[in-house]
Amino acid sequence: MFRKIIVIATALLLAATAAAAMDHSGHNMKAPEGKKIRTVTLNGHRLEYRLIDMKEKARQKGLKVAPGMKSHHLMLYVIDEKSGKMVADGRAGYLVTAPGGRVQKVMAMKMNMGYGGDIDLAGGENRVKVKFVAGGTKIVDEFTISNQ
Ligand SMILES: [Cu+2]
Repeated sequence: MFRKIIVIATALLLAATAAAAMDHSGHNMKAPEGKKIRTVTLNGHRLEYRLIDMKEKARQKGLKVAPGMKSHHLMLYVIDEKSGKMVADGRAGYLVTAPGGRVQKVMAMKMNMGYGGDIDLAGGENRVKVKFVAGGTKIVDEFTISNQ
């Protein structure tokens, strides 16, 4: 009996954690939001990136900037050029290198047919390397985001 309770409690905790994780950015993912910062076609797939300034968003909504909150949220949408459909069953990861050399590794989460992850952008040119994998498709994209 006791064991069963622990199992249920663990399951509930996991569910709660998953729900919190999905809500990490606090933005409504139903409509693509943020600024479109890049579109590129690689390996038969169109990659579209959108960047959300989290602090600006918090200000607009009159919300407090939570301590430790990342400065930006980077969304990636992948469209198969042949079918014209979104590829929503892949995995995406970001490697962000700040001008000072600090490296952040972020595993993007699936959200709204795309992939999203919170990143800290330092002032200046931040290098971003994106790896995307879906089935037999592997894509590596590299670009810079300038944060003035
Ligand atoms: Cu997102």
